[in-house]
Amino acid sequence: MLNNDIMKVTHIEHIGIAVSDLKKAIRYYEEVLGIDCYGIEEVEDQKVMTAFFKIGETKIELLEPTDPEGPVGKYIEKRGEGIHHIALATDDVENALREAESKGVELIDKQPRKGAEGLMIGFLHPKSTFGVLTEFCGKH
Ligand code: CMX
Repeated sequence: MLNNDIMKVTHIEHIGIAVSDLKKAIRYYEEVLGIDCYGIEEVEDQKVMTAFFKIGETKIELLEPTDPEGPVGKYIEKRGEGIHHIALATDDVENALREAESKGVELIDKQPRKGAEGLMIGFLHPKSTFGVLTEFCGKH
């Protein structure tokens, strides 16, 4: 049941998709779906090269591993390409992490860290979230 004290998740900020070949995947989004890639950025900390597309309020974030031992490299090795995570927009990532933890959710990130596009991010473990790697994402 919902109550008014819980964090505000405003929308799906992005859907992260693991791909082996960023260039080929970008071509599909642009030439088949007609959605322009508006930014390409390496996130060294996460060992990925990212490409962003906007659809309404939600983005698609393509993730190509830059290191096979990074989270996305390991994911593709084990499970193949596909939806890797869902990012939920929240005003305050740190508060959202604290609140999830207080309600028994296992955190991957104890503290927010810097992700792509200058946003703060923090991940919840898929074992605690019904198999969906979940990210909080926001300005703070
Ligand atoms: N979605 C759902 N389940 C996943 C998953 C994913 N993306 N990645 C791994 N899992 C599952 C595995 O299948 C495995 O389950 P089983 O034990 O049943 O086999 C379990 O989680 C443990 O996985 P693992 O392969 O042993 O991998 P690790 O424990 O080394 O890492 C995870 C898993 C989620 C903790 C790690 O990938 C992580 O810390 N992710 C957060 C950071 C991240 O994903 N960064 C990339 C995106 C960055 C960005 O958006 O900028």
